[in-house]
Amino acid sequence: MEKISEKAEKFRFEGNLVSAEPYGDGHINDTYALVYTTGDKKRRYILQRMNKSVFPDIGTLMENVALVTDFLAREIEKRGGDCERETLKLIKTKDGKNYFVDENGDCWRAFLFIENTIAYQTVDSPEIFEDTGRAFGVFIAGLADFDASRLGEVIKNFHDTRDRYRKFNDALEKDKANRAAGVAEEIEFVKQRQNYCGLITGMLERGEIPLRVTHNDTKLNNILVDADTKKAICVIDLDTIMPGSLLYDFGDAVRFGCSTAAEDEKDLSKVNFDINLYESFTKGFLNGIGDSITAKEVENLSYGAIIMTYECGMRFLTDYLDGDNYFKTKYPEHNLVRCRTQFKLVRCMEERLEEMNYIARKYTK
Ligand code: ADP
Ligand code: GN1
Ligand code: MG
Repeated sequence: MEKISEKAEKFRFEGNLVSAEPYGDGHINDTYALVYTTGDKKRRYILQRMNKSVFPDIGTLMENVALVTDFLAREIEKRGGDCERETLKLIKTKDGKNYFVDENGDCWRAFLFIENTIAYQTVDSPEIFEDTGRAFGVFIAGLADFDASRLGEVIKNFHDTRDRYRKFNDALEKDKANRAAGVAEEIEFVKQRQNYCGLITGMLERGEIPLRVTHNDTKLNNILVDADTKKAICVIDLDTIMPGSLLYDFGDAVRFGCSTAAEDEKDLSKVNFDINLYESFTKGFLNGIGDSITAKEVENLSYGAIIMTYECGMRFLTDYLDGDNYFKTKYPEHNLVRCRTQFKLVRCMEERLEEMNYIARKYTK
């Protein structure tokens, strides 16, 4: 608390700090919820230490976040919405900067806490998930007018699955943590499906699907749902906003939300792909994105889901082989457990491919 209060002092927060607690379930940044009071008025803020090893260029990242949140706030204002609730609002440092670098070189930033919302860790109801789909669709469609050339590439080749495969192979060859022998089955799983790697990147390169401004990390806990209306109101975690494919955003949301269990469920018999939730999400997403989606993208939505799940499982496996340097882990096998849930989901989706394609067509106007 003492240390956090020192960081908090650097920001334009209103009132007196009464508490600071670790908050949320993100795998990347260290997030704190801070409570401030002025008289009997209470206000909360989010303070985050950004992950420097994941994001080597924090300056570019914060420039992206500031550009996108400003753009979204203007759009929300135009339609008469609430720009302190429907997009993240950065709180500047006392010297007017987007973030603050402390004496250890750690970078801190702050947002208004969006009150009376829920960041779901698993899907609670098909209706809410459908609305989440709509909100992500609206989010991508809304960014169509945003000039992508203004955004820096915060993580190079973030969803280039071919590059992820190269990194996986690298980690396997080095076998730094001496773990490869214990995961032969998972390694085989990745290798057998290498043909997935070039599918989306290939379509982008050949111009068959458009390069868009995408979020790139659309898991359910990166969208806030209003606790009363149960409407998805705000897309958060804008760190990876970059040029990309709509298939990444659709796919990543499905990967996380259509699972019947948590991303780190140890009992694989509980992990299944819920096709009904897939239908709900797809319906909402296609509704939200409207005419912006192309026929080729619709045709490949199911592959977006499979490939993003495959890629994520491969990333967990790579990190496991590498000795757990990237994702936050709570125990030594954590990344392996996560990898296994993803691969189980890939298998389930492969079995339901026809139905997934049918659903995408069904909700296309
Ligand atoms: P990470 O990159 O580590 O996932 P996030 O930016 O997603 O970090 O934040 C982690 C969690 O903190 C989110 O899942 C959400 O629960 C909560 N959170 C983040 N920003 C806000 C906000 N402005 N208001 C309320 N909750 C927030
Ligand atoms: C990370 O930051 P968070 O927890 O929302 C990761 C995503 C992965 C996800 C897996 C910057 O997301 O790419 O899909 O974990 N974010 C980054 O749960 O690597
Ligand atoms: Mg997050």
